[in-house]
Amino acid sequence: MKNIVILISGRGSNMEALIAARDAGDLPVNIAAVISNRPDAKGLETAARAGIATRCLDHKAYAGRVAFDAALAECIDGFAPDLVVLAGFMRILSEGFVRRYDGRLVNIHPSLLPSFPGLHTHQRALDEGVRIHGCTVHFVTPALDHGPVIVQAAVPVLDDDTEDSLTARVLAQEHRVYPLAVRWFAEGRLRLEDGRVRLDAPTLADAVLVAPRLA
Ligand code: NHR
Ligand code: GAR
Repeated sequence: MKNIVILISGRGSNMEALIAARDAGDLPVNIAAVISNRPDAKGLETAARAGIATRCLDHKAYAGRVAFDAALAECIDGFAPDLVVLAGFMRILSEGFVRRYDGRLVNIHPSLLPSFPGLHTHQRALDEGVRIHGCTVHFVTPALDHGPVIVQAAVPVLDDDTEDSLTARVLAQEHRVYPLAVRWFAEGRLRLEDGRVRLDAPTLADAVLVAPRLA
């Protein structure tokens, strides 16, 4: 069974979705550790309650990004993960760090990339007046939010949406597609090859799972 390490910065609801999928028998992975860059991340308590090893590396205690990333990599490598999963992790990672985990580092981003990279994606989608929004799971590359796309889920933007209502609609889809993408990796069917995403033997079941439920 493959080992994963999950990196968080806050609430950790995507992490919880991964734990729930594992507990339901839908995600054959060993969650070796959950690591946060923020001491006050709620997700650390949730992970500890689930019996998962937790670590916190406060980025403020390091001289800069490269020093923080080196300490983070050392901590991660202590758990020998096959895959590192960014789940609401809010620190930009240096090129050296990203290259070290080439093909073994994934992120979930709350927009349909390449639209709305960066932060505050839901408010920006509302401000643009787009009619379709969503989330993207991608392999992480040094260029922020520009890595090869693994899976996306779309939701409608409704006339009376607020930032909160749209955030909630997208988050529900994040909790469906992230466990699915990690499952593909765990099954050895998903990989990065020459900078392209390869998924072996996608099934109708996979496709149906990705189709969003309309709100
Ligand atoms: N690192 C690299 N090199 N490439 C990516 O694609 C990355 C990454 C690190 C994180 C997640 C990403 C997202 O899904 C992610 C993708 C943080 C910021 C950010 O601006 C932007 C995008 C993402 C994560 N962070 C600020 C910083 O200075 C801090 C913001 C804060 O602490 O609230 O690092 O959106
Ligand atoms: C999620 O919506 C995730 O896509 C987003 O933050 C939220 C984290 O929630 N990630 C980013 O914005 C990365 N910059 P969670 O902690 O409950 O999973």
